[in-house]
Amino acid sequence: MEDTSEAIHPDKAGLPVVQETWNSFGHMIRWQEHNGVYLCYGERSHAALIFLSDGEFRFKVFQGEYPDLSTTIAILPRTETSQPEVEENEENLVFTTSVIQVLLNRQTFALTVLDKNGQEIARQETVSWSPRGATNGLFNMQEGSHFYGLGEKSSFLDKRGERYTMWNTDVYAPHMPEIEALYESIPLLLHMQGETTYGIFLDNPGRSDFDMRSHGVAYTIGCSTGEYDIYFIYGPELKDVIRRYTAMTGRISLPPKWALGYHQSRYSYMNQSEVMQLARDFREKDIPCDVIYLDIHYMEGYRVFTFDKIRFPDPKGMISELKDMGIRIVPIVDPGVKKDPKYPVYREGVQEDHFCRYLEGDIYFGDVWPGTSAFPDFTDNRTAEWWGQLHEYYTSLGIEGIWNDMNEPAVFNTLKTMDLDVIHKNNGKPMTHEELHNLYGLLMSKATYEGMKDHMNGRRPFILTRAGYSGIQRYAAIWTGDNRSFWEHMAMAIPMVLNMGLSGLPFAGPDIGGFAHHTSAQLLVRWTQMGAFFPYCRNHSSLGTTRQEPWSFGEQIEGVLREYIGLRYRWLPHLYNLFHEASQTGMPIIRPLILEYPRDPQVTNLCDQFLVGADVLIAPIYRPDTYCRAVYLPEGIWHDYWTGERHQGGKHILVDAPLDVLPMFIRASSIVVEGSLRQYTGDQADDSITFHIYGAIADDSFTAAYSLYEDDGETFAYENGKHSKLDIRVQGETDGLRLSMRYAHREYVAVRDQLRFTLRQPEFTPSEIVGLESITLDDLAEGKTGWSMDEQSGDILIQVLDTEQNEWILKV
Ligand code: MIG
Repeated sequence: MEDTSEAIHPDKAGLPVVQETWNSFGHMIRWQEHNGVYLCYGERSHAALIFLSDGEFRFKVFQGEYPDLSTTIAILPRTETSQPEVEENEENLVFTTSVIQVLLNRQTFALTVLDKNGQEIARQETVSWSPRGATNGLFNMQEGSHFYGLGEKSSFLDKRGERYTMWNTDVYAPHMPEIEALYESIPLLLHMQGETTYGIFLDNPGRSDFDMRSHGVAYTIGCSTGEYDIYFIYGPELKDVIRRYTAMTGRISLPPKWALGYHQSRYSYMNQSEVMQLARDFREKDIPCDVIYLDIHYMEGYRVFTFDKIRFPDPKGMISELKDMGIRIVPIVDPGVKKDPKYPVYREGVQEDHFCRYLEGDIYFGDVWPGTSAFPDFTDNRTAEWWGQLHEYYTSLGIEGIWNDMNEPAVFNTLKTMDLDVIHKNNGKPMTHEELHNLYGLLMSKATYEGMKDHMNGRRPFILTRAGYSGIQRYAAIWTGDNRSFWEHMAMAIPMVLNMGLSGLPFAGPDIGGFAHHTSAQLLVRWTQMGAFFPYCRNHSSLGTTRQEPWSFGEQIEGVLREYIGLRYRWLPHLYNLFHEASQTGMPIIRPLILEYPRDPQVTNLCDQFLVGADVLIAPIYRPDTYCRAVYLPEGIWHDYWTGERHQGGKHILVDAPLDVLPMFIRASSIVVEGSLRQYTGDQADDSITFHIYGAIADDSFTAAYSLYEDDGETFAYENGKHSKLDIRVQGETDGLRLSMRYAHREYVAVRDQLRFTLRQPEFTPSEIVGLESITLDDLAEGKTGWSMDEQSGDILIQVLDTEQNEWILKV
């Protein structure tokens, strides 16, 4: 071969050793305020500060005269900003709000945040950038720093000593402690030190890094491309940060109740008769179930928006027959559209310019299930709208939920995703895929949610997604992708889903039983027990693995699984209440203990047990042949859910857990609600409800309260006031207890005549209840109003009419 000039390619010279210098602002030359934006000009670059509220501000690095202040879709539009007081002294520019003070150093641009007492809460020492476009912020941390958040990440709860990358990635079977990037990217870091917590949200959908490992007394937040655009979010408590962050990026919209039921999936249920048989099996075996998933084999050659005519000859008939049985179908929809000129979706996509292209105009093609495929450019509203409307195909068949997979987007190549230099239209502001990668999944699920909603006559759609970015919680639930049937992966699902909850993603869960590899009877039992209390509850498994439907391991195992899936259904009113709370305040549904007990040093990294809401503690078994475990009970008194036994908290106890027992504890002075057992959420239209009141004592110090939220569970009518709020209050008195109920709002009227209360193991026995007759347990069971004592359990059972408002006095 003849040599060309390539033989003397410049890169062959051996790279000269040139130290790459990172730049920073230099000193502040001047500053000015412009419409509530503080523009601080440095020698080499500038910073813009905007106070969104008294406890939140945005800090953005910019060049030129004025910054581009647009944000990604993660940030909800706001009408109000807050105006701090500003003064200038020798050293600093000082911004003061009612809760924080922010000092921007005029020599170095170092940024210090103080609380009202002048105590330093956060410090961004420097921001620097490389000539190649990466930017890095360096922040102080302390001996006692703990880190949470960061969305869907492996390893333990506390992220101190870890390093993570935000780059939505489909790695097969990736749930390993050292993996740095998973399917979702939530660039929100929560930093707790002593009694203060703050959050930093980096609004950059390209690749970013959070390093709490490599810098000793500092941690860094950096991005490889795009802008360094951070939001400082003050607490002081972890809960305050979550509330503020979710006010900024949005909260879940209430899912349909059926989405909270038990879901069954498999890669794949292959045809119509298999699906129908599966549904009949659930009903015949009395195992509750609301949803069956159709994985990629339902399609014709993996073409989205089609059903294979041979495998599924009558999807509409099948779906309506299933609906009569109380089961919904959720089909998978991937973003890749098969390159096939005879396929209308592809044809239309090309003709109407909906697919991602290179700058030069060629469509980007990647290999996924259907073979060569094109990818819709969801960054263009016009395309998102098109994609959304295509879902009429599904809604017209009676489908109300969609499962988005492969939306990182995953592509079968070495990069594992789309070429980085593909251009996204981005509504007239074109950017490369490299810069926008992490938005792809969010924008797909948003388009899907909106399109489905348009065609569902006021009913709530359910979307499940694998990939996402901050804000995804507004549109979809998240499952954690391809875990394996390993005990370790079950254990890891706890901190993973807990941190997702702290990061604004309350509606999440793993594949119960494990996706890849082969499950076992014990693993399936233990995982289902735990999964019964996870916000998202789906059993899913891969091609060629051991079957893991609930009856796969014989009758004894089936019996335990039936009981725990049933338990989830009895707990649905409580779970639904927590979903409602999440939609209002952003609080997670399952919580690490640190969220409720932030001053307890035992719980900073505790993640083999968790809370459901604030008052229910679950301590799953996550090892084989283990029938006993240590459980940490935080301060207070806790009741064993099964036996009622009281335990003093603030210490560890040893708990027996034979295979049919999930250790559960309820905090004294709390109330949990239970509904009736049912085979699916819409079963028997019976909203009967029992309030279980724990640890009542006849003393002024005792109070317990519960606000029960209810609505039709299916439509958006609640947005127009069609819901109800029932307040229950229990107040101890020296000679008894006062129990009251009152509807604070009642535009939705639940289907029931009575309310039931149980005083679980009260510390006293009432001699009478003023206004209520003492009757027998049999009478109670027949629905008569009155009260009775269950001698066996020591519980007091009360049954009353479900009226607007009432009050009863229990006398010692
Ligand atoms: O890896 O659609 O995570 O839940 O069953 C193959 C087939 C692509 C990955 C998903 C998994 C799903 C599977 N998909």
